[in-house]
Amino acid sequence: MREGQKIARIFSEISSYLTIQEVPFKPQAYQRAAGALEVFSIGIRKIYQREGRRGLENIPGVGESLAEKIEEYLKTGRIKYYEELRKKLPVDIYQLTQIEGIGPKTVERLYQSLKIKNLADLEKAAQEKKIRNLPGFGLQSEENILREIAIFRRQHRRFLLGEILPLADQIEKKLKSLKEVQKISLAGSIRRKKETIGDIDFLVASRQPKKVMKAFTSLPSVAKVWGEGLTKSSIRLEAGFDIDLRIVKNESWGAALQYFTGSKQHNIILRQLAIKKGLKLNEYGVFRGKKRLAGKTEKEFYRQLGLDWIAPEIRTNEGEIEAALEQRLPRLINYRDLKGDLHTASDWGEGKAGLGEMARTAKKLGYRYLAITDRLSAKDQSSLKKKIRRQMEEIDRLNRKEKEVKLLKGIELIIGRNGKLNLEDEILEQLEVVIISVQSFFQLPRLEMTKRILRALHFPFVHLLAHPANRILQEREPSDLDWEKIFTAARKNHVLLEINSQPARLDLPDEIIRQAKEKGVKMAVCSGAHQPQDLGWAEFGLAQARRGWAEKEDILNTKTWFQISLYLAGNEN
Ligand code: DGT
Ligand code: CA
Ligand code: CA
Repeated sequence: MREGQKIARIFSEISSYLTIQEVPFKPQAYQRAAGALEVFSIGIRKIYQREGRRGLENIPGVGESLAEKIEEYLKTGRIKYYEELRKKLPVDIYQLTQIEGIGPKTVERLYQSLKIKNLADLEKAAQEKKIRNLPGFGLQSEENILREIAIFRRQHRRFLLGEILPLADQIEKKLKSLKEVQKISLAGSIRRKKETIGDIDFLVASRQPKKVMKAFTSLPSVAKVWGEGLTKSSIRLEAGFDIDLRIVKNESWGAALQYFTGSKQHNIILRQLAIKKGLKLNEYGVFRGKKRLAGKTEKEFYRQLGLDWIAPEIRTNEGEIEAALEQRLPRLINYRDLKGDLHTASDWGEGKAGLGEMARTAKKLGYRYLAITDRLSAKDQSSLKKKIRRQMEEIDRLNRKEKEVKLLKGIELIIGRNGKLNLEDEILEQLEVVIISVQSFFQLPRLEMTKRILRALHFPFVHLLAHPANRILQEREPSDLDWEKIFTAARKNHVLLEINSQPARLDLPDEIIRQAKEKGVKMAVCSGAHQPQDLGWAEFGLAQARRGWAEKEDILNTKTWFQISLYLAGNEN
């Protein structure tokens, strides 16, 4: 979440707390400011750095006292006033009030009577039939609560991009083969390649929508049809996720694609921009009065607003619109730019396939090099060294046979709790790609965690820090790190930061990629594959890199191994 959004959420919670206390006017004021911060495009911190408190006060709905709170957050990472309110009623008020029919006052009553703090508590209490006996509630409200929780869950269930994109591609192929389909594209978050996806959106251009809709709702894997019409239909697949299909005429293809790709925040700002220019925007085109100025392609749609075309991955309202206005959009790394992979495992370690098989698949992907970085284990240091030597010999043997893909000798070392690495320099200096990663104690306090990583980064012969934030999507929060310090150390020691492509990792997070790039830190997009078919995960890592505004120069495995090795050895290139 962006800082602006984080503050927006806190303000919205404060508004709920003040509603409970029946304070007049203030709840609305906080809510209004939250709404403005939610769609605020330029980083809130940037505004503050540039214009100070005055800049904050210029945000719609933000007066003196709220600006003060934003300032406090930017300086200290917290808002004391909010923490005081929360101490009195320590519940996830934001989540609970998202349930239809549950307002701030109900939240308070549920906490006072049943100690309900979050959605899970609420669901449990309703299932255990505890709600119906509360004064002011009844059997009906208990049933409503369960139903609304189910609806909320269905609407908020999210899937990993990596698990959903291959299926979406298959369905796209099927629909594309219909002769009535003139054009088809993914839209929504899956076109923007977000890390997690709520539902799949497709857009089709066709003159015979009826036939296309019929084919869509009778796909073999359909479990349920939520609705079928001539412009929009929605289905649930047996695999558990939903697909929306919208059909438009060819002449408004570009406008519709733009509209249904979102993000919502991006579209809101575009509409404001259009209004300033006396134009009107909708899914049919860009209009001046009744005259359509653009609609057929996205490019001309953006052009009419005075903007360069913006890649879907960065349509997030985080500065891309300003950049497009000033013709300084990044030249994002391309999906075909990688020359090799620097992080993979074989059956020497925890992988499932032999070295030869991994190399063959790498060759099919057009790679020129592939680092094998097993986490090797052995009963003692001397047998470990022997094993490493044997693997190096095997790699030499394979490299003599296969000239197009070079296997690189690597290893993955675990960073100890204190930042130590456990292998002697004498063997490390013979390895070409030494990866380090955290595998335990992910949530140490910021200071300790940062010190630990810094210590590991300073060891000689270290080349790449794998999945630096240690997060697992929907499961584990990123480690708390002082990224500025990590960036400095990575640059100084010529260590690459990995963008790990594993669908549940996508680590570095996008906002960290963007900061790293600004600091001149070099990164590498790697699969972390444990079997040949997972080398293709790199596509998701590339999407992640693009969402972090990374360009080709920022990602070192777009270069030859010779160029990379120069950098790792301490030469700038
Ligand atoms: P998701 O499905 O939760 O991962 O996220 P999206 O972005 O795919 O959201 P979705 O499927 O509800 O809608 C697809 C796109 O359609 C969305 O990115 C922008 C556009 N859109 C849908 N409804 C609205 C709306 O009410 N206002 C605006 N401005 N755009 C909308
Ligand atoms: Ca969607
Ligand atoms: Ca949708």
